[in-house]
Amino acid sequence: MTLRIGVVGTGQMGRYHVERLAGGVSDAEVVAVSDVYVEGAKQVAEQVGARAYADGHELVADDQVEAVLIASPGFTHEEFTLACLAADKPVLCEKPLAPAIDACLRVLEAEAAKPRRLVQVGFMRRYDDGFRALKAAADAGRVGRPLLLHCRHRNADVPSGFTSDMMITDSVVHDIDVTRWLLGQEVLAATVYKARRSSLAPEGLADPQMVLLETSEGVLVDVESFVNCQFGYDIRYELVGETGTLSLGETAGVQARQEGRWSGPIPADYRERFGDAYQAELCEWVNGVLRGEVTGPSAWDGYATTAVAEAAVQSQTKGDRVAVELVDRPALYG
Ligand code: ISE
Repeated sequence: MTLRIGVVGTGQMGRYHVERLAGGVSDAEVVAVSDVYVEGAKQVAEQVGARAYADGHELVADDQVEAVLIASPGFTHEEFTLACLAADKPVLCEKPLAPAIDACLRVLEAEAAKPRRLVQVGFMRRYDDGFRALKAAADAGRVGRPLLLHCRHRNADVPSGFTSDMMITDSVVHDIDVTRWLLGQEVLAATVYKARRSSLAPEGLADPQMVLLETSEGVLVDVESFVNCQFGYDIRYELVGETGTLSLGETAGVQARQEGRWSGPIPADYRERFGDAYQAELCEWVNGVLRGEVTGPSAWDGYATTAVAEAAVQSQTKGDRVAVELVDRPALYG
């Protein structure tokens, strides 16, 4: 059996997903792509033998399209996700589910009225071998009850136009999602501290920042977001429990010891660091949909993460702790 997929958005992430679906995911076929820049959509369509649309809604309505992957800009996610729900088509939506809480709630409401989940949000770290091993060790109680979580999220640099609030909504959202997933707890408050500004950060960007999250069971989580660290893409985690610590640090790759020094590779960016995780995410999504189920990060996860991110963005300007208020979790999300 093959799943016929339509991809909305053929910018950087859309192309990345199309290449992976076409090249490395068995049982998947990209049959349509769309982009407001239709020339770009046509180029991608030609490479994989798909149809090209200028309007994502036409793609969703295409009878040949059985499932949809949304990789268009965040502010369009709500309308396309709602269209997929109206058409009863499973959808993998890149993060964020939507940039605003109200928009996320409209998606939750539409999906909660369905008999089964159709929406998955693209939090790909949950598919990374290292993060999975960290969660398995934490869940097995290897270090007792979790007390603290230290997260480091460093990018070598970011595209021009990247703003201080995007450090939260585009980058730290992953750490918010990992926190909730790893600990199985909601985040109830966020406080952001701006550090001394790196002279290498573009004018106006408050880089680096520290984000302090407080969870429902009192775990304190600190996230360093540093998006102009210069040296590579550096993701590190340390969970501190009552009897020990669990760390996720260096990535796979050969470590060399020679001439009195040791060294190893640092990934250039998130596509290199999380390439395998993106691949696993797509494979598991396709296989799940073919079996008739969607099991990855849910619309509830997308909503809760946006709610925490919004609180953190408010804290950036207020300079204060901001509490997170969540609605009741609909029964569909367990
Ligand atoms: C990017 O959009 C991502 O999703 C990456 O995982 C993250 O590390 C990066 O900071 C974001 O810009």
